[in-house]
Amino acid sequence: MDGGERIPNNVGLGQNQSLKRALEHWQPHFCEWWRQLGPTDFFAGEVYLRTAVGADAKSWARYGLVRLPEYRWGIFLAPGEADRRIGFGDDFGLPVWQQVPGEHRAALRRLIVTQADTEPASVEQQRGLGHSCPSLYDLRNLFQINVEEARHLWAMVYLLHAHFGRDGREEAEALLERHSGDRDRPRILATFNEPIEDWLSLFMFTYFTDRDGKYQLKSLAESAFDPLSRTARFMLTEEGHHLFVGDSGLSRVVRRSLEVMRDNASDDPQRVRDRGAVDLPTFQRYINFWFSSSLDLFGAEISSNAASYFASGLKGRPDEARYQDHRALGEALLLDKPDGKGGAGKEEAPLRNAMNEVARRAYVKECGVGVERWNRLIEKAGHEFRLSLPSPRFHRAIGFWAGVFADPEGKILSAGAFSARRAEWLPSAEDRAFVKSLMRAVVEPGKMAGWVAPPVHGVDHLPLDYEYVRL
Ligand code: BYC
Ligand code: FE
Ligand code: FE
Repeated sequence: MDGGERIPNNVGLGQNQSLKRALEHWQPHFCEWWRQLGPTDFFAGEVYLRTAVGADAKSWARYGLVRLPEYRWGIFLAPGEADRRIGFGDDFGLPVWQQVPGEHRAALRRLIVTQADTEPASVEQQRGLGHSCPSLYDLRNLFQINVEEARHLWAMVYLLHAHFGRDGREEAEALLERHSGDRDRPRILATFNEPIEDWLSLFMFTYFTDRDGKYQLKSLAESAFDPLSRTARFMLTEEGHHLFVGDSGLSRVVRRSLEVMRDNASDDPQRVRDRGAVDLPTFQRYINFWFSSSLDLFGAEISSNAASYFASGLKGRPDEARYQDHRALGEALLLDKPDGKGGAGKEEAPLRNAMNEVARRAYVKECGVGVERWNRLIEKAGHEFRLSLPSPRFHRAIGFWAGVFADPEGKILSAGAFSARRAEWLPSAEDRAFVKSLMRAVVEPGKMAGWVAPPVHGVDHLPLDYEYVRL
């Protein structure tokens, strides 16, 4: 580990002068981007943050007060495995690659650029939220996520610079030129162009969209291109906190709503709103929006891209080790598909072509875990209302169901019938305005906004009233 370097790393940057120069050339452009599109309005304060200074158990999470402009982003790969072998596809069992094979260069670059693009996008999406934080504890978590997503950008830019020559350097620049929601140069994947202007959306995003990140990184962690696998494995250790923010954040919103319902002796949504909490039907509409958008991030159900990524060893299934047949030949997956006559039918696809769907189904299952937990809270509080994940047919923009209108149960509707009931199922302008009206900054240590319950624990064994951000 050369920690004294301008760019902390465990990739031997000190021994590779041309790579070091290339990254040091990109660094000021990154800093410029962070100053313009990061959480700029909070640059004067100090934040209690964890920083990775190495990749081992001791040094991946060093805590301390840091100013956001002075955060030190490092390049860290998880330790290499001796004699690692390709775990799936046509080359199953052969040694993994330390360099990019020429024939896979374009495809790998595309995967890495797509992954990379989401990281700064999320920072851009979240940049205004500091002004309406529910507590200093939450504000600190937001900044922790922002610095780590920015580090994930560094992780991908390292791969581009180290392995893709001039093309890679150009892609690294372009990553700072596309921006979330930009009309002319938007981010690549649609979810990363959606505005995140309230903390309910942030918690939904970190629950549903960061979880897509987890599943995509698990697939990339299987890659035959070993540097990509190792960097994805290290990113996954950081991802745990982002998912925790989403999961615990949404649980706290539900808990607070139930408290208000109990104190009012009423589950009337309007009365919950009048008392300054999020009513459960609104919460459900936010789930519907962010879940359906995040489902699109897995790509189409049938994808020749996915088949060739799998065949050539570039991108595997999440947790590939749990399958028997790592070549995935001769198997098929039954897919749900519109029949083109206003109904639904089935199509059987060769498994390799359906790898996006394999990952999506595993993801959907995991998304359901939190929903069940929230429903147990609601049930224990004595209410009939139940939250649910909408059908994968609902509100899709990618794959078979793009352009089909279906209700959250998956019943196919006409465009007119859908739009007549849209406000029941998706956040309306009025819902968004209401949720935004709850968002007022609370910055006194230990105090919490009225729409969200306090967390169970502080950060890093510190008390809840610790001053996590010194503004
Ligand atoms: N929006 O064969 P298909 C994260 C495009 S999140 C717009 O179905 P493929 C994070 C697709 O590019 C994880 N376009 O797609 C989370 C293709 O375009 P072209 C990010 C979309 O290639 C929170 C066409 O539609 N990582 O880390 O099988 C905070 C249809 O092609 C979308 C990755 O995504 C969409 N939603 O699969 C911070 C991993 N979906 O070629 C960070 C790398 C698809 O026709 N990427 N398209 O122009 C991939 O593995 C694949 O690119 C995808 C798509 C899974 C995304
Ligand atoms: Fe990330
Ligand atoms: Fe993340």
